[in-house]
Amino acid sequence: MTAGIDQIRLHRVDMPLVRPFRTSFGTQVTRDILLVEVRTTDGVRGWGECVAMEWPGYSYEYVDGCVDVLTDHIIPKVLTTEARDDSIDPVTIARRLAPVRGYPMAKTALATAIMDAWLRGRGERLRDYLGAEYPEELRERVPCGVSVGIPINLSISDLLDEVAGYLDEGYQRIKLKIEPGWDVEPVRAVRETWPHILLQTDANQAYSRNDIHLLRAMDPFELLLVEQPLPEEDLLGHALVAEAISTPVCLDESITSLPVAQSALALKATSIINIKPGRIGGYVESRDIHDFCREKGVAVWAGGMLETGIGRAANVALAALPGFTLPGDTSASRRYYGVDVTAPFVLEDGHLRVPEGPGIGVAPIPEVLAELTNWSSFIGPR
Ligand code: OSB
Ligand code: MG
Repeated sequence: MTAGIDQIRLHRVDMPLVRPFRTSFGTQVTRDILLVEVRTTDGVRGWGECVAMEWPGYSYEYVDGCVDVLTDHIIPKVLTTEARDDSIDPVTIARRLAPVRGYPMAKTALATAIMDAWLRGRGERLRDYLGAEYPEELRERVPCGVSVGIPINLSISDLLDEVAGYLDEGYQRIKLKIEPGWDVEPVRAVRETWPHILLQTDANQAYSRNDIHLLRAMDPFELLLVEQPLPEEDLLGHALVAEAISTPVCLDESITSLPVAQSALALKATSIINIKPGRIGGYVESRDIHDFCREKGVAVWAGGMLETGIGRAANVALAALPGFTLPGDTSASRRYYGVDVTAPFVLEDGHLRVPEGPGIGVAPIPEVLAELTNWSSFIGPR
């Protein structure tokens, strides 16, 4: 008899960022994070992180909305009498959550917490579960890049200082956030200072089909890719951009499922894919996009959403799969937070190590969690 779900607890934690993170959609100064804790009937705990932001600037999801939809619609799907007697393997849980449309970040947080508990019960690492079809190709360390925000004061010299610091720490790739008015000049400055680094940009949807000349102006800087120049829905527009510029286009926000990834690739709207489980609706679904891309020879890399150690642990496990051939936005804890909720992730020679324990391999440090938590809610059987 497999264990069922006994209790679920939501924890809302306030995490001050080490520096404000400005993108084309706004500035984050602290991260308002929702963690989901699951306890099984055997007393095994699992953890998941909701990557939604405080306001709907990256996508339509936001933390208050996630709390509501989790509490009223998503969590009840796994706490019915029937669900409590059934298996809690990831495929069964995904089937239970499917009737709720949308809200991939809320669903991923719960599904990951349940998957973590289920894997811990089996003594299996998330990395090994996701990569079960190609065990000898899984990695123990993943190469890391860093996402550099737009300086609050729009100072190029501050940008160069920040990039220099990350390169000194060993990051293998630099990603610059761009928007109209903060694009060609900062990219030129970084490229001229470091002619040989791996460099890419991320517009978070800030351009339009009429701005293709602005994007083409960055072609001379030999960028690895430009991430999500146009609005999420505009796959055809991305295909037009991809045709007009020499820098490869990589979609982030647009890629919400495997069928969308397949459509975007078929339309030539993207030639590289940023995989973020919170945006896609889970780690298994993300693995499926990875598998499809790998078979097609399309490079993928692990995106990030300024996660704590909980979300980072799971992202690093995913990034251990062999198709993640480009460095991810999986930076060390200290790039984001003075104090992480888990033992800190530390950069070693430009890599992060995949945690060794079962499940996601990490858990919050109780005293740190207690200190940072500003709200929590308990949801028992219905
Ligand atoms: O578009 O990749 C993005 C952070 C928050 C929301 C969206 C994005 C980002 C990042 C940072 O670029 C990635 C990270 O280091 O976690
Ligand atoms: Mg992005």
